[in-house]
Order: sequence, then C-alpha cells, then structure tokens
Amino acid sequence: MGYRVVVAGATGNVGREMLNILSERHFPVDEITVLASRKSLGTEVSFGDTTLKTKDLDTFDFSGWDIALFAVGSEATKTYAPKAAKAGCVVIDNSSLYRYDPDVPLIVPEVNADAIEGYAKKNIIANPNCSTAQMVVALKPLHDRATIKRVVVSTYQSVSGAGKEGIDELWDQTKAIYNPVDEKPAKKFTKQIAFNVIPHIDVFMEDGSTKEEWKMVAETKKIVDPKIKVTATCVRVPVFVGHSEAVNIEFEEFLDEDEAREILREAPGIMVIDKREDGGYVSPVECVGDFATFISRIRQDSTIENGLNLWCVSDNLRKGAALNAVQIAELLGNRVLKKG
Ligand code: 11C
Repeated sequence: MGYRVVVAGATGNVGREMLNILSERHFPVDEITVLASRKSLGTEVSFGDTTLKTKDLDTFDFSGWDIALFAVGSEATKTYAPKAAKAGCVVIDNSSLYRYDPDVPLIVPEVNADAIEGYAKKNIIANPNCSTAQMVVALKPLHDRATIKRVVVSTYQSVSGAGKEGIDELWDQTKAIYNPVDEKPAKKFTKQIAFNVIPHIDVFMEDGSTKEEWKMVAETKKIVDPKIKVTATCVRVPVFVGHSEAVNIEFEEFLDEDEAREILREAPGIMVIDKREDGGYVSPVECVGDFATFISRIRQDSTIENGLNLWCVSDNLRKGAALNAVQIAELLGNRVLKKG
C-alpha cells in the first residue's frame, strides 16, 4: 500500500522536479494528482511515463489525501496549506511562509530528521531555502566533530532560483548582447544579469543585509544549532542551474583538513571531489540533475586558529527544493505514516 500524493504548483520549475524525483526515487504512490492556479489549468505535466493534467488548486478537496507537496509561493500557501492541513493531508511546503514558525519543523533529513516528530502541531513541515539546504548538509557532520562557532559564506546563485522568469531573462539578455537591436532591459533582476553578477537577492532588510542573507542565518540556526553565528553575502550569477558557495568555518576545536575531507566523504548526501589539480573540483554545470551536494577545495584557513575553507555546489532545484521535499515525504512515510 502506498500514498495518495498531491503536488501543488506542478507546472513550475520546482513542481516539475518534484514529480521527476518522486518517480526517480520510486516513492510509493497509490494515486497522484497535480494542481495549479487557474491560469495554468489543464496544462499537462509528466510523472514517469504518464502524463497528468493539472486541476484547480482553488477548488480542490484535500480530504483523503495523505501528503501534499507545495511549490506555490507564500501568498498561495497562506490560503491553501491550512486548508489541506485541516483536511488531514500533511503539507510539505517549499515557500518561506512557515519556516520560522516554532510550531512547524524545518527539515533537512540528513541533518535534523528527528524534528519530524513535531509535524502534527500544524500538519505542516517546511522545506528550507536552497542556499541553506546545501550548506547545512556540509556543516552538520563537521559541527558534530569540532563544534562550529562561526560561518562566513558567499553565495553564487543561479537564475533558476528566481523561477522561470529568471531563466528567461538570462537567456534573452545573453542573446541580446550579440544582437543589440533586440535590447532586453532588466525586469526580474535589478540589473543586467547576462555577463554580470548582482549582489542582491530578495528584499533589503533594515540592517543592510538582504532577506536571502537573513534566511541563511535564521535557517541554519533552526536546523543545525542556534549557537552557530552565520554571516552571508548572497550574489546572483549568470548560471542557469546550480548554486555555489564559498564557506569559511571557524570551530571550537582544531579540525585537520584531511580529517574534514574523510568526515565529509562518509556523510550522507555529500560527494567529495577535491583534487588539487586543474579541474579537480565541481562547478555548477556538473551538478545539474544530481541528488548530491558536492564539496571541493577543502583547506585549512591559516589566518585563524581553528578554521577551514570549502566550496559547496548543488542543484538548487533538487537538494535546494524538490529533492529535499521528497526526502521529507520519505521520512514522514518511514517514521510516521508507515504505509509504503
Ligand atoms: C533564490 N534562494 O535563489 C532563492 C530561491 O525562500 O525558497 C528560493 C527562495 C525561498 O532566489
């Protein structure tokens, strides 16, 4: 016996990846239905070898459905997630709406799987921001060994993090550079993204940081350890898929780079590719479509007593969104619902 599964927001980048990953990982599905807003109604999406037609999220009755994967953005989540949860369907939500709610677990299964026990307070589980998810998978095993005090992270985030409009803008602007008659001014991003980098993701906060940077701080604390200090600079780069991060970590205790490399090699969800030679590291184009978070460039930071640097790359639509959501569904199934 398997589960009755709903994917809400099935026509977006993340929704489509959710369907791919449910199928690739053979999630025990008895029945699946796909929902979308009225403007995408009737759009067809693939689930393995089958084609599904989207139904209306607005009128859908969630009674009798076990799990709903939501990838619809905070506004729609506010309306529909409580409706699904109240009908007895557990919501796994990819938006930021519930992430900081103390009654909603925020889960990266490799890091804080036990938090799943708290799901029943609201029948909602939150999925973290993509830039946080890949970083905490790397931080957790190192924290368990040498206790992290502080993290300084700079991100290089792909345009797919900003949805289809972000992808289209990079594509159109890149073509327009070679054909200036067809100019494409910045619309989704605040400056030209083709052949450029933009140190601004999400809205500005009062202290001068951006919400994306704030999310990395708040979510790392909730998922790994509230004592860890994090400071982040988040930057959009002209890459279609795959977020990269340069991470500097200060520990309580000394951790040798070779031991760190071994710890990360053994850690769940991580693939270490770290040869000190030309090309002996991973770049974002190589991680597209993969489940792993890739770690390279592991090295001592000799400017502090107990410091390490590393390079962390992952497919932001997968570990950063759809894969993590499906892993949460697997965890919920194995630990709580126990139907599969
Ligand atoms: C980006 N990280 O790359 C964002 C996208 O809070 O789920 C995901 C935003 C979120 O633009």
